Amino acid sequence: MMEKGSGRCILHIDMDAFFASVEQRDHEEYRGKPVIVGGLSGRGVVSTASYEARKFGVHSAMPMAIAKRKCPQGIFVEGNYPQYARVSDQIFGILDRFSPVVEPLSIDEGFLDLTGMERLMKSPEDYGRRLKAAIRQETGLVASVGIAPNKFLAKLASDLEKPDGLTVIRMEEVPKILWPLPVSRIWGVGKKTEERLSLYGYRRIGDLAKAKAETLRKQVGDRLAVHLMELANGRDNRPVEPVHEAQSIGKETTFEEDIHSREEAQRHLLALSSQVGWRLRREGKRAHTIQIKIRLGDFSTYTRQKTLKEGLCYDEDIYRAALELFGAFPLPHGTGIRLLGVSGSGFDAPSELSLFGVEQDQRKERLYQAIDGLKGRFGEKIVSHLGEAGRGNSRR
Ligand code: TTP
Ligand code: MG
Repeated sequence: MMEKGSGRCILHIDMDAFFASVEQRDHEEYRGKPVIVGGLSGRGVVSTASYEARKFGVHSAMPMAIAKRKCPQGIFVEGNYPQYARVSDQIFGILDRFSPVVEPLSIDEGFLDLTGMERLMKSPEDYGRRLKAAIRQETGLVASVGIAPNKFLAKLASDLEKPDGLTVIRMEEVPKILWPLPVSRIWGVGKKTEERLSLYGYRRIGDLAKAKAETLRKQVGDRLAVHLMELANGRDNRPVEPVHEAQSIGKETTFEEDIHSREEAQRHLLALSSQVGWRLRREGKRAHTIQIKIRLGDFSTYTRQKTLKEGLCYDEDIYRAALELFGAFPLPHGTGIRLLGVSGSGFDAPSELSLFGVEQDQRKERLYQAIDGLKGRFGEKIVSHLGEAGRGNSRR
Protein backbone atom coordinates (compact mmCIF):
# COMPACT_ATOMS: atom_id res chain seq x y z
CA MET A 1 0.00 0.00 0.00
CA MET A 2 2.69 2.48 0.93
CA GLU A 3 5.62 0.66 -0.64
CA LYS A 4 6.24 2.68 -3.72
CA GLY A 5 5.22 6.09 -2.48
CA SER A 6 2.85 6.55 -5.38
CA GLY A 7 -0.24 5.01 -3.78
CA ARG A 8 -2.15 6.65 -1.01
CA CYS A 9 -2.64 5.43 2.51
CA ILE A 10 -5.94 6.51 4.03
CA LEU A 11 -7.22 5.83 7.53
CA HIS A 12 -10.89 6.06 8.46
CA ILE A 13 -11.89 6.15 12.10
CA ASP A 14 -15.36 5.90 13.57
CA MET A 15 -16.29 5.78 17.23
CA ASP A 16 -18.27 2.75 18.41
CA ALA A 17 -21.87 3.48 19.49
CA PHE A 18 -20.65 6.99 20.13
CA PHE A 19 -23.39 8.71 22.19
CA ALA A 20 -24.22 5.52 24.08
CA SER A 21 -20.55 4.87 24.84
CA VAL A 22 -20.14 8.36 26.27
CA GLU A 23 -23.15 7.69 28.51
CA GLN A 24 -21.68 4.38 29.65
CA ARG A 25 -18.36 6.03 30.34
CA ASP A 26 -20.00 8.80 32.36
CA HIS A 27 -22.41 6.53 34.26
CA GLU A 28 -20.81 3.48 35.74
CA GLU A 29 -24.20 1.90 36.34
CA TYR A 30 -24.91 1.86 32.56
CA ARG A 31 -21.86 -0.21 31.67
CA GLY A 32 -22.50 -3.59 30.11
CA LYS A 33 -26.19 -2.73 29.82
CA PRO A 34 -28.41 -1.91 26.87
CA VAL A 35 -28.37 1.90 26.65
CA ILE A 36 -30.53 3.72 24.15
CA VAL A 37 -30.02 7.42 23.45
CA GLY A 38 -32.64 9.47 21.67
CA GLY A 39 -35.84 11.45 21.85
CA LEU A 40 -38.03 10.16 24.66
CA SER A 41 -41.14 12.13 23.80
CA GLY A 42 -44.06 10.55 21.94
CA ARG A 43 -42.57 10.55 18.47
CA GLY A 44 -38.90 10.45 19.38
CA VAL A 45 -36.42 8.31 17.47
CA VAL A 46 -33.31 6.45 18.53
CA SER A 47 -30.05 8.36 17.99
CA THR A 48 -27.98 5.34 18.80
CA ALA A 49 -27.94 2.22 20.90
CA SER A 50 -25.13 0.51 22.79
CA TYR A 51 -23.97 -2.80 21.34
CA GLU A 52 -25.77 -4.55 24.21
CA ALA A 53 -29.02 -2.95 23.00
CA ARG A 54 -28.33 -3.76 19.34
CA LYS A 55 -28.63 -7.46 20.21
CA PHE A 56 -32.33 -6.77 20.77
CA GLY A 57 -32.63 -5.29 17.29
CA VAL A 58 -32.54 -1.66 18.38
CA HIS A 59 -30.80 0.70 15.96
CA SER A 60 -30.40 4.37 14.96
CA ALA A 61 -33.45 6.13 13.50
CA MET A 62 -35.87 3.53 14.89
CA PRO A 63 -38.97 5.03 16.54
CA MET A 64 -38.44 5.07 20.29
CA ALA A 65 -41.76 3.33 20.88
CA ILE A 66 -40.55 0.33 18.90
CA ALA A 67 -37.20 0.34 20.68
CA LYS A 68 -39.02 0.20 24.02
CA ARG A 69 -41.01 -2.77 22.84
CA LYS A 70 -37.95 -4.60 21.57
CA CYS A 71 -35.87 -3.90 24.63
CA PRO A 72 -38.08 -3.17 27.64
CA GLN A 73 -35.21 -3.65 30.07
CA GLY A 74 -33.13 -0.97 28.29
CA ILE A 75 -31.85 2.22 29.86
CA PHE A 76 -33.38 5.07 27.87
CA VAL A 77 -31.75 8.50 27.99
CA GLU A 78 -32.28 11.82 26.21
CA GLY A 79 -28.58 12.37 25.83
CA ASN A 80 -26.22 15.20 26.61
CA TYR A 81 -25.38 16.83 23.29
CA PRO A 82 -22.97 19.50 24.55
CA GLN A 83 -21.04 16.69 26.20
CA TYR A 84 -20.88 14.70 22.92
CA ALA A 85 -19.67 17.82 21.11
CA ARG A 86 -16.93 18.32 23.72
CA VAL A 87 -15.79 14.71 23.43
CA SER A 88 -15.84 15.02 19.65
CA ASP A 89 -13.58 18.08 19.84
CA GLN A 90 -11.22 16.12 22.05
CA ILE A 91 -11.15 13.22 19.58
CA PHE A 92 -10.43 15.49 16.63
CA GLY A 93 -7.66 17.07 18.69
CA ILE A 94 -6.10 13.60 18.91
CA LEU A 95 -6.62 12.94 15.19
CA ASP A 96 -4.80 16.19 14.41
CA ARG A 97 -1.76 14.84 16.24
CA PHE A 98 -1.71 11.73 14.07
CA SER A 99 -1.90 13.40 10.66
CA PRO A 100 -1.65 16.92 9.28
CA VAL A 101 -4.47 16.09 6.85
CA VAL A 102 -7.72 15.27 8.68
CA GLU A 103 -11.17 15.44 7.13
CA PRO A 104 -14.04 15.31 9.63
CA LEU A 105 -17.06 13.49 8.25
CA SER A 106 -19.42 13.66 11.18
CA ILE A 107 -19.35 14.12 14.94
CA ASP A 108 -17.63 10.77 15.46
CA GLU A 109 -15.76 9.92 12.24
CA GLY A 110 -13.10 11.23 9.95
CA PHE A 111 -10.43 10.45 7.38
CA LEU A 112 -6.70 10.81 7.96
CA ASP A 113 -4.28 10.92 5.07
CA LEU A 114 -1.18 8.95 6.09
CA THR A 115 0.44 9.05 2.67
CA GLY A 116 4.15 9.80 2.91
CA MET A 117 4.30 9.25 6.66
CA GLU A 118 6.02 5.83 6.43
CA ARG A 119 8.99 6.94 8.49
CA LEU A 120 6.80 7.88 11.42
CA MET A 121 5.43 4.39 11.82
CA LYS A 122 6.32 0.73 11.99
CA SER A 123 3.38 0.02 9.71
CA PRO A 124 0.04 1.67 9.00
CA GLU A 125 -1.62 -1.03 11.04
CA ASP A 126 0.57 -0.29 14.02
CA TYR A 127 -0.16 3.41 13.61
CA GLY A 128 -3.88 2.67 13.65
CA ARG A 129 -3.41 0.63 16.81
CA ARG A 130 -1.58 3.53 18.44
CA LEU A 131 -4.31 5.95 17.44
CA LYS A 132 -6.97 3.71 18.96
CA ALA A 133 -4.90 3.38 22.14
CA ALA A 134 -4.48 7.16 22.41
CA ILE A 135 -8.22 7.66 22.07
CA ARG A 136 -8.98 4.98 24.60
CA GLN A 137 -6.45 6.37 27.05
CA GLU A 138 -7.42 10.02 26.70
CA THR A 139 -11.20 9.70 26.35
CA GLY A 140 -11.98 6.24 27.71
CA LEU A 141 -13.78 5.42 24.45
CA VAL A 142 -13.38 2.76 21.80
CA ALA A 143 -13.00 3.44 18.09
CA SER A 144 -12.87 1.30 14.96
CA VAL A 145 -10.25 1.96 12.32
CA GLY A 146 -9.99 1.04 8.66
CA ILE A 147 -6.87 1.49 6.54
CA ALA A 148 -6.76 1.24 2.76
CA PRO A 149 -5.39 2.86 -0.39
CA ASN A 150 -8.46 5.11 -0.72
CA LYS A 151 -11.41 6.61 1.10
CA PHE A 152 -14.06 4.17 -0.09
CA LEU A 153 -12.13 1.11 1.03
CA ALA A 154 -10.95 2.73 4.26
CA LYS A 155 -14.50 3.58 5.33
CA LEU A 156 -15.68 0.14 4.38
CA ALA A 157 -12.80 -1.37 6.36
CA SER A 158 -13.54 0.52 9.57
CA ASP A 159 -17.03 -0.97 9.55
CA LEU A 160 -16.04 -4.60 8.91
CA GLU A 161 -14.97 -5.54 12.43
CA LYS A 162 -16.93 -3.12 14.57
CA PRO A 163 -16.81 -2.68 17.53
CA ASP A 164 -13.12 -2.23 18.43
CA GLY A 165 -12.10 -3.10 14.89
CA LEU A 166 -8.81 -2.55 13.11
CA THR A 167 -8.99 -3.66 9.50
CA VAL A 168 -6.59 -3.19 6.63
CA ILE A 169 -7.71 -3.69 3.04
CA ARG A 170 -5.01 -4.02 0.39
CA MET A 171 -5.75 -3.54 -3.27
CA GLU A 172 -5.16 -7.22 -4.00
CA GLU A 173 -7.76 -8.17 -1.40
CA VAL A 174 -10.56 -6.34 -3.22
CA PRO A 175 -11.98 -9.49 -4.89
CA LYS A 176 -11.96 -11.42 -1.63
CA ILE A 177 -13.33 -8.69 0.66
CA LEU A 178 -15.31 -6.34 -1.53
CA TRP A 179 -16.90 -8.50 -4.17
CA PRO A 180 -19.07 -10.72 -1.93
CA LEU A 181 -20.72 -7.62 -0.33
CA PRO A 182 -24.17 -6.41 -1.46
CA VAL A 183 -24.21 -3.52 -3.94
CA SER A 184 -25.82 -1.33 -1.27
CA ARG A 185 -22.42 -1.09 0.41
CA ILE A 186 -21.19 1.07 -2.44
CA TRP A 187 -21.11 4.71 -1.52
CA GLY A 188 -24.08 6.45 -3.14
CA VAL A 189 -26.16 3.33 -3.74
CA GLY A 190 -29.42 3.79 -1.85
CA LYS A 191 -32.58 1.71 -1.83
CA LYS A 192 -33.76 2.89 -5.27
CA THR A 193 -30.50 2.25 -7.09
CA GLU A 194 -30.19 -1.06 -5.31
CA GLU A 195 -33.60 -2.13 -6.63
CA ARG A 196 -32.78 -0.97 -10.11
CA LEU A 197 -29.50 -2.84 -10.13
CA SER A 198 -31.11 -6.01 -8.87
CA LEU A 199 -33.52 -5.90 -11.84
CA TYR A 200 -30.48 -6.36 -14.06
CA GLY A 201 -29.13 -9.10 -11.83
CA TYR A 202 -26.49 -7.07 -9.97
CA ARG A 203 -26.74 -8.05 -6.33
CA ARG A 204 -23.16 -8.28 -5.14
CA ILE A 205 -20.39 -5.80 -5.77
CA GLY A 206 -18.54 -8.48 -7.71
CA ASP A 207 -21.43 -8.64 -10.20
CA LEU A 208 -20.76 -4.99 -11.04
CA ALA A 209 -17.00 -5.41 -11.14
CA LYS A 210 -17.37 -8.18 -13.69
CA ALA A 211 -20.04 -6.45 -15.79
CA LYS A 212 -19.22 -5.33 -19.30
CA ALA A 213 -18.78 -1.57 -19.26
CA GLU A 214 -20.87 -1.09 -22.35
CA THR A 215 -23.76 -3.14 -21.03
CA LEU A 216 -23.79 -1.38 -17.66
CA ARG A 217 -23.68 2.00 -19.40
CA LYS A 218 -26.74 1.15 -21.42
CA GLN A 219 -28.54 -0.11 -18.34
CA VAL A 220 -27.90 2.70 -15.87
CA GLY A 221 -26.44 5.57 -17.87
CA ASP A 222 -22.85 6.73 -18.32
CA ARG A 223 -22.35 8.60 -15.09
CA LEU A 224 -23.64 5.99 -12.69
CA ALA A 225 -21.97 3.20 -14.66
CA VAL A 226 -18.54 4.81 -14.35
CA HIS A 227 -19.06 5.49 -10.65
CA LEU A 228 -20.17 1.91 -9.97
CA MET A 229 -17.39 0.28 -11.95
CA GLU A 230 -14.70 2.38 -10.32
CA LEU A 231 -15.86 1.67 -6.78
CA ALA A 232 -16.69 -1.99 -7.48
CA ASN A 233 -13.07 -2.43 -8.52
CA GLY A 234 -11.92 -0.68 -5.36
CA ARG A 235 -10.80 2.48 -7.14
CA ASP A 236 -11.57 5.88 -5.69
CA ASN A 237 -9.56 9.02 -6.35
CA ARG A 238 -11.18 11.42 -3.93
CA PRO A 239 -8.54 13.17 -1.86
CA VAL A 240 -8.78 13.67 1.89
CA GLU A 241 -9.86 17.28 2.15
CA PRO A 242 -9.24 19.01 5.42
CA VAL A 243 -11.88 21.61 6.12
CA HIS A 244 -10.40 24.97 6.74
CA GLU A 245 -12.16 27.03 9.34
CA ALA A 246 -14.92 28.75 7.45
CA GLN A 247 -13.53 32.12 6.59
CA SER A 248 -15.08 34.49 9.05
CA ILE A 249 -14.83 37.93 10.55
CA GLY A 250 -15.26 37.95 14.26
CA LYS A 251 -14.50 39.56 17.57
CA GLU A 252 -14.43 38.07 21.02
CA THR A 253 -14.07 39.44 24.50
CA THR A 254 -12.72 37.69 27.55
CA PHE A 255 -13.96 39.37 30.69
CA GLU A 256 -11.73 40.32 33.59
CA GLU A 257 -14.37 38.78 35.81
CA ASP A 258 -17.08 36.36 34.72
CA ILE A 259 -20.33 38.17 34.09
CA HIS A 260 -23.58 36.94 35.55
CA SER A 261 -26.39 39.03 34.12
CA ARG A 262 -28.02 38.59 30.75
CA GLU A 263 -28.36 42.35 30.38
CA GLU A 264 -24.65 42.85 30.75
CA ALA A 265 -23.98 40.06 28.27
CA GLN A 266 -26.30 41.73 25.77
CA ARG A 267 -24.40 45.00 26.04
CA HIS A 268 -21.23 43.15 25.16
CA LEU A 269 -22.94 41.41 22.26
CA LEU A 270 -23.96 44.81 20.93
CA ALA A 271 -20.42 46.11 21.15
CA LEU A 272 -19.09 43.00 19.45
CA SER A 273 -21.77 43.14 16.74
CA SER A 274 -20.83 46.73 15.99
CA GLN A 275 -17.19 45.82 15.63
CA VAL A 276 -18.02 42.90 13.35
CA GLY A 277 -20.34 45.12 11.28
CA TRP A 278 -17.65 47.73 10.88
CA ARG A 279 -15.15 45.18 9.73
CA LEU A 280 -17.56 43.59 7.29
CA ARG A 281 -18.39 46.96 5.76
CA ARG A 282 -14.75 47.94 5.60
CA GLU A 283 -14.06 44.81 3.60
CA GLY A 284 -17.19 45.18 1.48
CA LYS A 285 -18.55 41.88 2.78
CA ARG A 286 -21.93 40.62 3.82
CA ALA A 287 -22.27 37.61 6.07
CA HIS A 288 -25.05 35.10 5.66
CA THR A 289 -24.17 33.21 8.81
CA ILE A 290 -23.93 34.86 12.20
CA GLN A 291 -22.39 32.93 15.05
CA ILE A 292 -22.06 33.64 18.72
CA LYS A 293 -19.59 31.96 21.01
CA ILE A 294 -20.10 31.57 24.71
CA ARG A 295 -17.49 30.30 27.12
CA LEU A 296 -18.68 29.72 30.64
CA GLY A 297 -16.73 30.03 33.87
CA ASP A 298 -15.91 26.31 33.77
CA PHE A 299 -14.39 26.78 30.28
CA SER A 300 -17.12 24.82 28.57
CA THR A 301 -17.57 26.52 25.21
CA TYR A 302 -20.63 26.72 22.99
CA THR A 303 -21.33 28.16 19.59
CA ARG A 304 -24.72 28.90 18.15
CA GLN A 305 -25.27 30.08 14.62
CA LYS A 306 -27.98 30.99 12.22
CA THR A 307 -27.91 31.41 8.48
CA LEU A 308 -29.98 34.04 6.77
CA LYS A 309 -31.12 34.49 3.23
CA GLU A 310 -29.91 38.05 3.26
CA GLY A 311 -26.27 38.88 3.82
CA LEU A 312 -25.73 41.18 6.81
CA CYS A 313 -23.25 44.00 7.36
CA TYR A 314 -25.07 46.50 9.59
CA ASP A 315 -24.53 46.58 13.33
CA GLU A 316 -28.17 46.36 14.31
CA ASP A 317 -28.91 43.44 11.97
CA ILE A 318 -25.96 41.48 13.29
CA TYR A 319 -26.93 42.37 16.85
CA ARG A 320 -30.49 41.22 16.27
CA ALA A 321 -29.27 37.83 15.06
CA ALA A 322 -26.77 37.56 17.92
CA LEU A 323 -29.42 38.46 20.46
CA GLU A 324 -31.81 35.87 19.13
CA LEU A 325 -29.14 33.19 19.37
CA PHE A 326 -28.21 34.30 22.87
CA GLY A 327 -31.86 34.41 23.94
CA ALA A 328 -32.25 30.77 22.98
CA PHE A 329 -29.17 29.72 24.93
CA PRO A 330 -29.99 28.55 28.44
CA LEU A 331 -27.44 29.83 30.91
CA PRO A 332 -26.81 27.20 33.57
CA HIS A 333 -27.49 28.39 37.06
CA GLY A 334 -24.50 29.55 39.06
CA THR A 335 -21.97 29.65 36.23
CA GLY A 336 -20.85 32.99 34.87
CA ILE A 337 -19.83 33.87 31.34
CA ARG A 338 -16.13 34.09 30.76
CA LEU A 339 -16.06 34.97 27.09
CA LEU A 340 -18.43 36.14 24.40
CA GLY A 341 -17.81 36.29 20.68
CA VAL A 342 -19.69 37.29 17.56
CA SER A 343 -18.69 36.43 14.05
CA GLY A 344 -20.01 36.50 10.53
CA SER A 345 -19.20 34.03 7.75
CA GLY A 346 -20.65 32.79 4.48
CA PHE A 347 -19.81 35.90 2.53
CA ASP A 348 -21.33 37.22 -0.64
CA ALA A 349 -18.76 38.02 -3.26
CA PRO A 350 -17.60 41.58 -2.64
CA SER A 351 -19.56 44.00 -4.74
CA GLU A 352 -17.82 46.02 -7.36
CA LEU A 353 -20.38 48.80 -7.23
CA SER A 354 -19.79 50.37 -3.86
CA LEU A 355 -18.65 49.57 -0.39
CA PHE A 356 -22.20 48.57 0.42
CA GLY A 357 -23.09 46.68 -2.68
CA VAL A 358 -26.54 47.02 -4.12
CA GLU A 359 -28.11 48.55 -1.07
CA GLN A 360 -31.77 49.40 -1.17
CA ASP A 361 -31.89 51.26 2.08
CA GLN A 362 -30.30 54.58 1.19
CA ARG A 363 -30.87 56.08 4.61
CA LYS A 364 -29.06 53.24 6.31
CA GLU A 365 -26.26 53.45 3.84
CA ARG A 366 -25.73 57.17 4.40
CA LEU A 367 -25.86 56.74 8.14
CA TYR A 368 -23.26 53.99 8.11
CA GLN A 369 -21.07 55.89 5.70
CA ALA A 370 -21.00 58.73 8.19
CA ILE A 371 -20.30 56.41 11.12
CA ASP A 372 -17.64 54.51 9.26
CA GLY A 373 -16.04 57.78 8.18
CA LEU A 374 -15.66 58.70 11.83
CA LYS A 375 -14.46 55.21 12.71
CA GLY A 376 -11.95 55.44 9.93
CA ARG A 377 -10.57 58.62 11.41
CA PHE A 378 -10.84 57.97 15.12
CA GLY A 379 -10.76 54.21 15.51
CA GLU A 380 -13.44 51.57 15.56
CA LYS A 381 -14.56 52.07 19.13
CA ILE A 382 -15.35 55.73 18.75
CA VAL A 383 -18.95 55.73 17.72
CA SER A 384 -22.13 53.81 17.17
CA HIS A 385 -25.62 55.16 16.79
CA LEU A 386 -26.78 52.19 18.80
CA GLY A 387 -25.21 53.64 21.88
CA GLU A 388 -23.24 50.95 23.64
CA ALA A 389 -20.48 50.05 21.25
CA GLY A 390 -17.00 49.97 22.61
CA ARG A 391 -17.87 49.55 26.27
CA GLY A 392 -16.60 45.99 26.48
CA ASN A 393 -13.01 45.57 27.47
CA SER A 394 -12.32 43.64 24.31
CA ARG A 395 -9.09 41.85 23.78
CA ARG A 396 -7.94 40.91 20.42
P1 TTP B 1 -22.67 6.43 13.85
O1 TTP B 1 -21.18 6.42 13.79
O2 TTP B 1 -23.43 6.14 12.60
O3 TTP B 1 -23.18 5.38 14.92
P2 TTP B 1 -22.56 4.97 16.31
O4 TTP B 1 -21.25 5.63 16.55
O5 TTP B 1 -23.58 5.20 17.37
O6 TTP B 1 -22.38 3.41 16.17
P3 TTP B 1 -21.31 2.62 15.31
O7 TTP B 1 -20.51 1.82 16.29
O8 TTP B 1 -22.10 1.77 14.38
O9 TTP B 1 -20.47 3.64 14.59
O10 TTP B 1 -23.19 7.82 14.39
C1 TTP B 1 -22.49 8.57 15.36
C2 TTP B 1 -23.46 9.24 16.31
O11 TTP B 1 -24.34 10.08 15.58
C3 TTP B 1 -24.33 8.27 17.06
O12 TTP B 1 -23.72 7.81 18.26
C4 TTP B 1 -25.56 9.09 17.32
C5 TTP B 1 -25.64 10.04 16.17
N1 TTP B 1 -26.65 9.57 15.21
C6 TTP B 1 -27.96 10.06 15.31
O13 TTP B 1 -28.23 10.90 16.18
N2 TTP B 1 -28.90 9.59 14.44
C7 TTP B 1 -28.63 8.66 13.47
O14 TTP B 1 -29.53 8.26 12.72
C8 TTP B 1 -27.29 8.16 13.37
C9 TTP B 1 -26.95 7.13 12.32
C10 TTP B 1 -26.35 8.65 14.25
MG1 MG C 1 -19.80 5.65 15.09
